Amino acid sequence: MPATHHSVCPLDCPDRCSLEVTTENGRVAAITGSRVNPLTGGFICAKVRDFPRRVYGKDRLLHPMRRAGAKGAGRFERISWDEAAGTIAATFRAILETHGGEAILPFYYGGSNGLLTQGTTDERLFRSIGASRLARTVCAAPTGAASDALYGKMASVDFPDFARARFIMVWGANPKHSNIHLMPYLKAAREAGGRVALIDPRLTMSRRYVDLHLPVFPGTDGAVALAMIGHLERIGGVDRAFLETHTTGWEKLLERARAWTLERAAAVARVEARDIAAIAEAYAAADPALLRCGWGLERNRNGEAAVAAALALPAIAGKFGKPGGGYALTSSPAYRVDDDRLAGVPEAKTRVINMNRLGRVLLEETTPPVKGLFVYNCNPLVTVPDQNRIRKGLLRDDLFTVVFDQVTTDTALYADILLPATTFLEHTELSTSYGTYGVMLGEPVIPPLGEARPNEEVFGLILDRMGIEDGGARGEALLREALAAIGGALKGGAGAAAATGAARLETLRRDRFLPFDFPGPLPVQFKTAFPRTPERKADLWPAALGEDPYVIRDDPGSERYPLALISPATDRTISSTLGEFNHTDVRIEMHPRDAAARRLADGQPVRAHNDLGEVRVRLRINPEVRPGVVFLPKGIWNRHTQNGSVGTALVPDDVSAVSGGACFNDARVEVGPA
Ligand SMILES: Nc1nc2c(c(=O)[nH]1)N[C@H]1C(S)=C(S)[C@@H](COP(=O)(O)OP(=O)(O)OC[C@H]3O[C@@H](n4cnc5c(=O)[nH]c(N)nc54)[C@H](O)[C@@H]3O)O[C@H]1N2
Ligand SMILES: Nc1nc2c(c(=O)[nH]1)N[C@H]1C(S)=C(S)[C@@H](COP(=O)(O)OP(=O)(O)OC[C@H]3O[C@@H](n4cnc5c(=O)[nH]c(N)nc54)[C@H](O)[C@@H]3O)O[C@H]1N2
Ligand code: SF4
Ligand SMILES: [Mo]
Repeated sequence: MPATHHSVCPLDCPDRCSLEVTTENGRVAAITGSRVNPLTGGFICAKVRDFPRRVYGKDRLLHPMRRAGAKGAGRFERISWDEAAGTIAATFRAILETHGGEAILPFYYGGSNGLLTQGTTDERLFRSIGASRLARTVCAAPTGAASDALYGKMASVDFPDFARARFIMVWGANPKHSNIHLMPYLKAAREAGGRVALIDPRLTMSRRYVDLHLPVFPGTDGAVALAMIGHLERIGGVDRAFLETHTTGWEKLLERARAWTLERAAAVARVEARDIAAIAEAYAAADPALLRCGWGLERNRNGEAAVAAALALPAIAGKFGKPGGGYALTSSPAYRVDDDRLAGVPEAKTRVINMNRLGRVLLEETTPPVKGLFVYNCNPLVTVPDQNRIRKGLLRDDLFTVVFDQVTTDTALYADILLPATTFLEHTELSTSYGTYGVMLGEPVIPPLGEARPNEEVFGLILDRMGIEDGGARGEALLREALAAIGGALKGGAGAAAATGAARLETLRRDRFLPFDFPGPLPVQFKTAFPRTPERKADLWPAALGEDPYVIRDDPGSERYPLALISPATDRTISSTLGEFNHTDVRIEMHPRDAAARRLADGQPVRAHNDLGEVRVRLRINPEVRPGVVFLPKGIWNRHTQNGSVGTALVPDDVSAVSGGACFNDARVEVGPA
């Protein structure tokens, strides 16, 4: 008999869909969208409809295993959980004795994880042994640094309010692929007469959605935004009353922006000055006007400056204070999760390692050296910059590597011990969101496959085997603790009731969705949602971004490597997740003019290369990628290219100035026939 169950998509996607899962004879038969999260509206992406292909696929990890061949060869033999945990505990103990805790590096990002599968027993283990700490910088670090510095963790405009905007700037975001539940509201805005500008090196949406397209060269957004601010001042589009009441540092920003004439910014961004002016003018004239800031503009050397300058626009132009005005970036500030409470033990002040420099950290001398690497909730061999350096590091004979995943990822092939994880259909997960507002709970709908186990249990097992008495909550008690660690004003359980999480859990089990209690139905910036700073003011010249927050560094291209390789999200994967089954024909995309200059034909096998590596795939000629830019999908697996290398093989491990963010789109390459 088929049965239906409520669930939640945990993947690293702002939409955080509520799901309806149909099971039959203990197997998942179908996954669709429900309406528990009102923004899901009963539909989901094709990727997650196909999620059973991950659960039951040939790449699924079903048992703990031990390496049985050379590193990276992917030959493993089955062992028991007891043996796996025993080996990890014994090896960690030996490393601790010889080199100290910092010789162990936990490696995770956890974008596709909620409050239970990251930051609980795992964090307790690594804090307890004094392991190196990881700076989680592969994504959102520059955006977070810039938005916190300007607006102090202010909540974002929610999707439905997009429908009210008369003008929307979609800046470095690709909602058609990475935020599909925003699309209906963009469409509604257009149908109500609103206009949309897209600022992106690619034309990612059809002309049905886009009125103005500014195909900026990657890494130049800061210059463009500053030029817009300068132009706003010249055309009388600066809201001085707002600036004086609600901001500081605005005079210095205006002064800086004056130096960025339209012509100067146009030359840097390789666009037309009049097109920058047109967008600024349309923005100034529209009421309400909205900025959708994505993550595409942060992934370069100028990440913080670009995001800061773009986010300053609504303050300069006075676009806050009404529904449909302001900016949308992330909803996460609203949740205010107390990470320390969730971890259960205080953070140890051990050394911090920037995850974007994994290859270097493994290969270069550090004190102490990294001897034990524990990878979970992450697939660094394909998602972290400088693939070849990481590969070389993972091949080190004296490195003990544990990989804990649901499937045999490219990173997993380099493990000494391989551990099988459950998926969200097999374990309990508590999800907040970075796009929508509300907490949801997913509980198992099928038993774990094979011997797969949830993270919380596995790190608990290792804690026990190492004899660490952490005294922290586990199981149902941990779930209550996680709910209590959420600080936002959730309906059905604030104040004393929230303190234990029990009341929230009861409400959540009944209603499946804990919405927020804003002073209105949706947050309105500078009306019901404010910067969490002492005076509730925005700081447009924040010291946290350095002495000069708006420095724009030159393009890293050279005569040998003039093309900018970008590798943003696609509709096939979430980062590299689901890549095991969801890619068939991976191509590198190039503008017809660049292809003609190189005498390359559509479909031809080509080689993209620079001093760091090469990627061999076939070419797709696409006029929607701007000249001078080439595109490879983010999150492809080594098997998808002819030489077993992905886009990150061409990405330098340079990091952004303030937050150490990844510079994926600073890869500069040449492309020629293979
Ligand atoms: N289907 C799907 N959805 C996803 C993901 C996925 O992999 N697949 N990933 C999730 C994750 S982890 C994240 S962080 C978000 C990211 O979601 P987005 O905010 O959409 O970020 P990106 O996909 O990196 O890039 C967005 C756009 O920026 C453009 N771009 C690249 N460089 C620049 C630049 O320098 N300036 C400007 N203006 N534009 C630039 C790219 O062409 C791309 O169209 O999406 C999430 N949603
Ligand atoms: N070329 C290029 N690369 C990029 C980017 C880019 O723009 N260009 N952008 C980057 C971005 S935005 C991001 S966020 C990063 C993300 O990079 P990663 O953090 O590596 O994300 P994924 O590739 O999704 O890998 C997550 C892994 O965790 C596993 N996993 C999921 N849930 C669990 C669980 O409960 N337990 C365990 N043990 N494992 C689990 C999944 O199976 C998957 O293999 O990638 C970055 N990589
Ligand atoms: S990946 Fe995004 S769009 Fe797809 S089901 Fe999950 S939350 Fe929804
Ligand atoms: Mo991300």
